[in-house]
Amino acid sequence: MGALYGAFHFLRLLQTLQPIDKLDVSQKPRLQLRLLDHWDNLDGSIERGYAGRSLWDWKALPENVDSRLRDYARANASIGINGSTLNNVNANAQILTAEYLRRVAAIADVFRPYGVKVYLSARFSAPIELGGLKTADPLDAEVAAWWKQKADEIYKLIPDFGGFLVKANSEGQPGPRTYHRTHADGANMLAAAVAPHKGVVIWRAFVYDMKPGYDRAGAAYENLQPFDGKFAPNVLLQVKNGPIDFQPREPFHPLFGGMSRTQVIPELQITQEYLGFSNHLVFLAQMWREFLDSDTYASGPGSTVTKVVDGSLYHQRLTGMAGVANTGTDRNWTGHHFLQGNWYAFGRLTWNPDLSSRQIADEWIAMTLTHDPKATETIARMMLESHEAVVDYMTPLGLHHLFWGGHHYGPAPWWNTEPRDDWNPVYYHRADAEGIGFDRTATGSNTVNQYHWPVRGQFSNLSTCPDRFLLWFHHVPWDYRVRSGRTLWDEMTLHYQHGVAWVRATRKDWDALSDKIDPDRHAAVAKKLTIQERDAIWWKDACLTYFQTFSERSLPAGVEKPAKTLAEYQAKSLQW
Ligand code: GCW
Repeated sequence: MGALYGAFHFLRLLQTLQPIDKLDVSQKPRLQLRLLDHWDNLDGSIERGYAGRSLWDWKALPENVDSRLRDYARANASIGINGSTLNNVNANAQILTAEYLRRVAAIADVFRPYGVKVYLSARFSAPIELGGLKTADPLDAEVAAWWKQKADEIYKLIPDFGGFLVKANSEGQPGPRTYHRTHADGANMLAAAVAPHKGVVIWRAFVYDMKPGYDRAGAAYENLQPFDGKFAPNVLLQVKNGPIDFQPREPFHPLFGGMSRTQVIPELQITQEYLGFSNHLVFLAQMWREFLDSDTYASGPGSTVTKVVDGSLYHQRLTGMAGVANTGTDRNWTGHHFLQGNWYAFGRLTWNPDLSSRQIADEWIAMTLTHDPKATETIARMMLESHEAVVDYMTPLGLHHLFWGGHHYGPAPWWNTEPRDDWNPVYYHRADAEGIGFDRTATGSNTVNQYHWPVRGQFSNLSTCPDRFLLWFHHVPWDYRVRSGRTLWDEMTLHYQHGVAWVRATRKDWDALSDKIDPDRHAAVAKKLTIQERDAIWWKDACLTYFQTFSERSLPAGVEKPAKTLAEYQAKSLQW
């Protein structure tokens, strides 16, 4: 594997025109488990997938293995990824049947030469569904024996099987709590089944139960933090980067820095569920950098998420990072040419979580699009500015979850019809005549308490809370003066306008590169940018028209008037 990684490094040096005359390179990956999670269903669809169908053709396997699987494994190896969870965390137990395991083994055979191990999402109730047992209680001896036998069966077919990924007691998935057992009981029982084979269990922390007056942002911490130090040595806890759900911007999840005796690994979302699907150009390295650089202050200043994750702070035995894949059967893999850059960036950051977004962008541009210095400068700027711009036109100043229900494409801040409060945008923005934002300080839910000092103090205090998290932590009056000296309302409208202006300017910049990029890809990206411009305007207009019904303030100079009425935005359904 070292030789393979070395070869890919060498190719990268060539492709990025680096000198190779005095090569003396010594590197090792900083994280051990460098994983892509696929939310692929057995029927070939992909939950939150926007680049075609699943790459795994279960009907054709194991006899026929699509040659693209080799390309996929090789691409992953070239960026350092060494594991792939094949199926959705909303898991179907069928994947664990003998019939499917033979197919999984065929995929594992193709991945093996590239150092990519296969993992599976395990449905916690599989002993009932497949084994005919009456229970899936993790403390039941028959249940534990069933999983042990299942693990033995898997390892016979796939000796280097990575292990199980589990979404338990979350969004309708079964789990140990169904049987009045704890998350640790559930994880450790599965861990015992794979331990003799050196497998791992990756337990997800995305758990949130609705209860009266609760703040979803605090739920995962409340549910999982009490189990710090209680997980078996081969269990990793997979925590989303932020406390809600892959929003365009979130503060770091308080479980990073909250579990010093647990092997915590981040889950990032490469696929753009809340970021315009595969239509919007957004370079996620920028967002991930912000996350990894966040200081948790868990052991004083400098306790960054990177240090929590790479083992330098807590010296855990196993480290890793998982990304929810954005790949599919689309010819360009990711639906939008630029979004290959996010797959690339994720891999590079698992190898070295200190890489700068600029370096990653430069590498990707040189290896993918052009060596022309001026064009590179323009494209790198587009990529590096893109995340802030998308946040501006979707959810500026700490707003979050303003998305259309269900599919999550486009704005619907008025949405209030989901069965659970915390699936509704109105639950998150709380706009009223006085102001807007979710009070998570002592006067509100107080989940800001889950952070260490001085982060807690910084976020709690309106005057020290960074603008980018203002409405995440505070309910702020419309006329409150933000750092710029403008009122909150004016500031918000200008952020939306800036997002739109950025997409317009970016379209022009891209158009000007037509002689530098091959015509097919240039045209494909140009077309996507027209969709992004349309959507940015839609976001700005729908959000401002709606929020204006509360603020009752006019739009400041420089902010374009929405073309339609609120009723028209509310009637508009999905467009992509
Ligand atoms: O945000 C939600 C998504 C679900 C997803 C879930 C999770 C796989 O809308 O589609 O389910 O997160 O991460 O488990």
